[in-house]
Amino acid sequence: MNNLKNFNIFIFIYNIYNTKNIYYKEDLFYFWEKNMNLDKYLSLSKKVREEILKMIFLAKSGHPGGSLSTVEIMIALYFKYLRFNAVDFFENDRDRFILSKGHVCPSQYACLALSGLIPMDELKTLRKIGSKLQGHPSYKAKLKGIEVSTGSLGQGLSIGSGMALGLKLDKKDNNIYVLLGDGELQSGQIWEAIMTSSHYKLNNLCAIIDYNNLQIDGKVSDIKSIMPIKNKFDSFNWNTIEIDGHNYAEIFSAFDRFNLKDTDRPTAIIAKTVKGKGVSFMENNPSWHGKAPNREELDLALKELENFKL
Ligand SMILES: Cc1ncc(C[n+]2csc(CCOP(=O)(O)OP(=O)(O)O)c2C)c(N)n1
Ligand SMILES: [Mg+2]
Repeated sequence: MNNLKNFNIFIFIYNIYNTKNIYYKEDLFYFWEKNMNLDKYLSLSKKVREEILKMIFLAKSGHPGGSLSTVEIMIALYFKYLRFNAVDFFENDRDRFILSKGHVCPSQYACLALSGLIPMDELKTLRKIGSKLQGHPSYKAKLKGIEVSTGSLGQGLSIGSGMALGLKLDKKDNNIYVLLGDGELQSGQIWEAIMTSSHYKLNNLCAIIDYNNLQIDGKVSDIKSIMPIKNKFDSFNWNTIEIDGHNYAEIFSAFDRFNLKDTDRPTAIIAKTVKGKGVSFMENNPSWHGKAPNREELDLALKELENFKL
């Protein structure tokens, strides 16, 4: 019994030591290995994809397609742009990230784990009864990194807009990032939030559109087109940037541009992506919107990812 207790104390201290080691302290915030090189980002791209697939396989349900299309955006946020203190997450000033398209939370959970905000082991509990890692992000679970419950599409930008306004009124310089789906943009509430955000000159708000042209059961352009999406954001007085959502250089340059705050407009990053990116039989295939791979499909996907390149 005593041995077990000593072992637990050892693990506890070891975890604290390791957590401290991977963060870089600057002012109030911690960063995960500042200035990572491109190879490191690429290996994270592969690792996050593996974790997404394993998690959904173990849960026997989930959304692989849309999760895989967000990987590079999510990594750029968690490993470069989001400012937070990993130890006292909720007690400190921090940037906020809202996953408005909550069904792709496996991508976020993998980044939370790899950036030290939750234990890696917890990923195994996706969608299990009582788990903090519900099938859609749950605020009640009090996870570091989940600012609001999402999953009911169309609400995230309104919440982000309110948070951005609140921070401005408090004279704080923290940023709000909201990740939206392109199909999600069909919701009317989004357009109210777009109008409100430019009215209040929320240049601390950045919306990222995962523009993969697929929604639950077909092409966004066939079901209800959102085009011309850049003109729409422009005409609502947003600072609009179009990028390849799998190209780190373009993602970084868009987030750098947002962080310049050289305009009083909110920023929209329209990120062209591929649903299912990285697994050939899932790419651009709507049948992988919300289904788990079986053992054979998982093995095939993981084998393919061994040679993953962007
Ligand atoms: C209000 C609401 N209606 C319907 C759904 C069911 N639903 C889940 S995902 C999805 C498609 C979303 O498409 P998109 O925003 O393009 O995200 P992607 O599938 O590309 O990840 C729908 C309709 C939902 N979650 N919320
Ligand atoms: Mg989509």
